[in-house]
Amino acid sequence: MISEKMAKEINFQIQKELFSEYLYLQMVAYFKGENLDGFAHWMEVQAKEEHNHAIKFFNYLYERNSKVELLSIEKPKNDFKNPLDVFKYAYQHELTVTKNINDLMELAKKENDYASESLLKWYVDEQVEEENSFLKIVNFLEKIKDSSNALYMLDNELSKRE
Ligand code: OFO
Repeated sequence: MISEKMAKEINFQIQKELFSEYLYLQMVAYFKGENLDGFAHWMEVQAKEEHNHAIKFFNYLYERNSKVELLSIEKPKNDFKNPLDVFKYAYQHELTVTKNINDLMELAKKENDYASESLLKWYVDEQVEEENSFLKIVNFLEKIKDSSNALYMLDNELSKRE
């Protein structure tokens, strides 16, 4: 049986994962508006991953004989200036998510909740991967500055994400 506190915190995390999906969808909209279809595709795959993160927590609560209460999702930022601005914002967002996951892990450890710890380990690893993939794109965009050729090359590269 999962503690009430842990169930409540995981329920909050479902909201946060769904907010990530929502935020990244808004970024898809930005890239589509800029005719950067490769960037849009990459971010759409990311939005779907966030959805899956939410569902993984959702199903876990039922596996532990608890329940989900969906919370409201705030309107995401939508006034991005350029692709670098988008990716910097997304990277910062991922750092916040990492902190959220680490806080959950700390709670699981404190409660000797080994099952939640095991689940959260998956998210800890996932955050390492996600921080890294966002940061690589931030670094690349910082290097290419105003080169539209390099931007279109990156757009082509990002269109290949599966
Ligand atoms: Fe981006 O990892 Fe979930 O939120």
